[in-house]
Amino acid sequence: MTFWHLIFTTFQWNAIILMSSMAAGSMIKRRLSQNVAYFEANKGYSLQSHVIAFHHVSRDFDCGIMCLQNKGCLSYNYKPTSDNRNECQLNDASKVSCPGCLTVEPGVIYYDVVMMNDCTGRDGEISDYDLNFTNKSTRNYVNQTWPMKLSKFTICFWMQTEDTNRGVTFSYAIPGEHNEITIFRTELAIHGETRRIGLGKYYDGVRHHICVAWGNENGEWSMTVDGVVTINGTGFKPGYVIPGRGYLVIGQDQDKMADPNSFQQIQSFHGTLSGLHVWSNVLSDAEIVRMSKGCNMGIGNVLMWSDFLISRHGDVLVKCPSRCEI
Ligand SMILES: [Ca+2]
Repeated sequence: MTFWHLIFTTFQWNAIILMSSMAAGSMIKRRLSQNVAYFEANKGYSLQSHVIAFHHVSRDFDCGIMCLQNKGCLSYNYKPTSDNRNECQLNDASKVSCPGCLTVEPGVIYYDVVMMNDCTGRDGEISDYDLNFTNKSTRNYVNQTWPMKLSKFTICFWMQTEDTNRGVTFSYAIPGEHNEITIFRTELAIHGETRRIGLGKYYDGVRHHICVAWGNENGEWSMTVDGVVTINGTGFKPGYVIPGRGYLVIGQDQDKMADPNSFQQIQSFHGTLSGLHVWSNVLSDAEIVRMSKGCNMGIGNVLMWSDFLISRHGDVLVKCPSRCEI
């Protein structure tokens, strides 16, 4: 249902626009300042019976600004017209406060307003949030492009799930190998080769800090849960280099690169993820312990958690601030 989003500050009316194209999975990312609002588009819908103001605007973004300037506005309906006097209806309700008011209306875009002020993390980015994968469905995932090739990596994230099935958290695919890096419930895969990690033990409804690390010098690898190394070894793809031109999916297992039709429901992740970062080196045990004992700590140099806000699909909900309670 979500097609694209706008994010901008409420102090500076100059827009900082983040756009996400479902087709391309591309993103323009800018640093954001405080007082951030986030508008999420629901194409082909409008909210009925709660209009408090009506304007003509030249673009949907102006309608968003009208909404922010109107104290009672919680959402808006935007209807493009051919004469550039596009219709902007401000609502004093939202699909959350009035779920029954959301109605299918072709040609109209309903925008939900989400204030993101609670979401700013220690890194100054919008990173203090959880992603809730609300049900077990192949529709729910987050994608991101992978910026660089790697001879080492560390991937860390917080996970809370009671999924009794094979929910997959992390799936990085490249042309010709869909298990380039996959964190399965039972195994870690690197370029199609696997090692047993037994992550399923931690699908126990409790929030856990998970890190997997690998380096190609001796093929050394490890998994650390809540700051304790639970399994490690060597000889895992020594000498191998992970290419950087692939496609990352969070919350599903890719059986074909960048193809949502290749997702299997039994492998869709149901639960909460947050603080996912990727580094291009093997972090020290001390650093991993430190991250496992704090909230919103550590910033990946390959990918950081704020990178995952925008390109959400299906019913993946943003909850701010993160429920980290350490
Ligand atoms: Ca699969």
